[in-house]
Amino acid sequence: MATPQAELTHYAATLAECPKEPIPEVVLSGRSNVGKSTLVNYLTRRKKLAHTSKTPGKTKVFIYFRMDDAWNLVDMPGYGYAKTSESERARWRKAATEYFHGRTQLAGVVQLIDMRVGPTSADRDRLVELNRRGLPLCLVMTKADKIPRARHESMVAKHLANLNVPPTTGVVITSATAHYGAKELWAWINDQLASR
Ligand SMILES: Nc1nc2c(ncn2[C@@H]2O[C@H](COP(=O)(O)OP(=O)(O)O)[C@@H](O)[C@H]2O)c(=O)[nH]1
Ligand SMILES: [Mg+2]
Repeated sequence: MATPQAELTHYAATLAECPKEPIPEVVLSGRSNVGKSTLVNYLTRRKKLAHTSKTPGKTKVFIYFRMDDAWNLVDMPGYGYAKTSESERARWRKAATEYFHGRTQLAGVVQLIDMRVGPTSADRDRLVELNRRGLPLCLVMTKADKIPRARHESMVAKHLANLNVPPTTGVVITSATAHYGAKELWAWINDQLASR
């Protein structure tokens, strides 16, 4: 499958600011620093399309990337950054809830989990939110290059055993630095877009 043409088109702080066009979108959800922006660049084979950072807590808006002029890939604000104030946290939690419940364009959610760290309590809260609406879900285990290959399978099984997700949930292991997982994730994304 060819890599889609990608273009950054829109920033939105709230659901009301999200683009109005009725085309499907797939969102990347996960805590700050888990690797969302890096995944956008890896998936699109572009080095600097999404701004990546060693300093967590930077992305404070929904960032829209138009793919092949047909659908949107959305980089969502990260959560779980320790230095964020409680009021700021509450504001972002509300924006996320509104988005997940109100965004009719949403065709699927890619939930990133740092493979070394495993699911955090903030990840669990996010998954509860997602399951409530019953959105198609794919778990992506990021930074897999930091774990020896021989341990991947058992580690993912351990993470999954600790999570309450529907049996239909997709699971993909990725490394943006060692370049694997994109093909499998594209397959999942394309399935969601095709079944709209
Ligand atoms: N080793 C390794 N590092 C990664 C990978 N993906 C992201 N990172 C690093 O993790 C940090 C945070 O990535 P970023 O994409 O900005 O995270 P975001 O806050 O979720 O958007 C950066 O230093 C990235 O280089 C990966 O697959 N492997
Ligand atoms: Mg980011």
